[in-house]
Amino acid sequence: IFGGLKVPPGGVPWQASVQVRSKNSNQPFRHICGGVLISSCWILTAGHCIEGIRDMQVVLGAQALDYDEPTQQILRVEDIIVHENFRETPSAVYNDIALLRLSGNNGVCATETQFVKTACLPNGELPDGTECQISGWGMTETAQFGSSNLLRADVLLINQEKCSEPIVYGSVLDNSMLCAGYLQGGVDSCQGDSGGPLTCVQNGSKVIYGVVSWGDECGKKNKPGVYTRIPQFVDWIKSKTRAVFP
Ligand code: 4AZ
Repeated sequence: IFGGLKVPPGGVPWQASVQVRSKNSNQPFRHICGGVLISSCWILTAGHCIEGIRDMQVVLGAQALDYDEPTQQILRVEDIIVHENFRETPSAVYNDIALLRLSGNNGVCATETQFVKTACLPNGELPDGTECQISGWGMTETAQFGSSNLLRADVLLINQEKCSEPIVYGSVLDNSMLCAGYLQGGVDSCQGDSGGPLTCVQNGSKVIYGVVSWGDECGKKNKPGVYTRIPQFVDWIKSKTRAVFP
């Protein structure tokens, strides 16, 4: 996150760290992407996060990734579902969404606490200019390999036509994507934040409106972050999870 602030414990309780097995024995798993807890057994993340990866775990309730915290819950990933129309080209990533099913018993995987809670799915679109929040352990202005503390920042939803102007992203955007941030630059998501949440308030509750997907570098003028447009995928999410969302 560029232009972010440290998140206090429990500040983003649906934030997940998606991790893969590494060869380093001191730290058997390493963070590759963010994720979002949407029900006890399901994590929403980006499709590009899990290309060719098998051995994964998810950490919930974490603030610092460099040591174990009493608030954290570690869960194994039992199943990975990448969107059937996920597609990566040199200029954009389309339908960049995936679901991770966590291991558990009788439909109980993550346990709800002050530090671990689900985010709601959105109900339709929000207006341009809505203030939303992004978070993650990705790169910052000064931390090239990511931040060990969870950071967050406020960003604005950017009009799709504006974001499709030639000086911004041109014609590569489609309706599986949305832009958020500031055209003047500075505040943005970055590498390592991918798959993590962009949440906004809708009808008085925080909803998962976007998932960090791609962008032309980070924090650059006229190059805002591009997010998977979650309102377009609510039916897909419901059909794959067969969960009952309130
Ligand atoms: C990346 O490389 C990436 N500024 C993620 C988000 C953004 C740029 C790059 C958005 O994963």
